[in-house]
Amino acid sequence: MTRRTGFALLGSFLVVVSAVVLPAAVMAGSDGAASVQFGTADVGSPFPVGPPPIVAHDRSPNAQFNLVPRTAVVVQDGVVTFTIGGGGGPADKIVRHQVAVCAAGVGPDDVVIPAGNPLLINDPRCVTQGPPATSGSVPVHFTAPGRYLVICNLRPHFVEFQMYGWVDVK
Ligand SMILES: [Cu+2]
Repeated sequence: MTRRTGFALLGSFLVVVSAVVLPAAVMAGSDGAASVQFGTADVGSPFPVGPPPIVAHDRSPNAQFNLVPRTAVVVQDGVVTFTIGGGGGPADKIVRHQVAVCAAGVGPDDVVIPAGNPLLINDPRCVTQGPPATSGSVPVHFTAPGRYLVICNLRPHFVEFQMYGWVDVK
């Protein structure tokens, strides 16, 4: 092998390496943050059920009490921002939600539902992020890789409408 072919080979090697490595680095950067709609108040259309401003919605609760997307992906040390409810008519503004992030390994069937009829679940393994709220942004910092269950801490939303999703931390 001449010195010239050696340089040529080294050059093509570097081109291949940067083509493989650089896009991966760019992708990692773009996954440092993700957004999740926590409760979708705008689905369906409102109709009056009483004197103004009382209105109801014809939507399915299964569509309203939902996380979109159901699974968010971030890199380690990434931040997922959950946006609670927000849109819709006056009736939507009274629906509260509360983000709770469960420890890695806790699945939907593992969440301990308290006996009786309490409003909140409060499983200590699913740590609440701020108080129940009708709107607002809830940023959560994920420091360790894993798959995390994120639930709405309001018992009826989780138990009756499966209001939960996932965060995958790579
Ligand atoms: Cu909820």
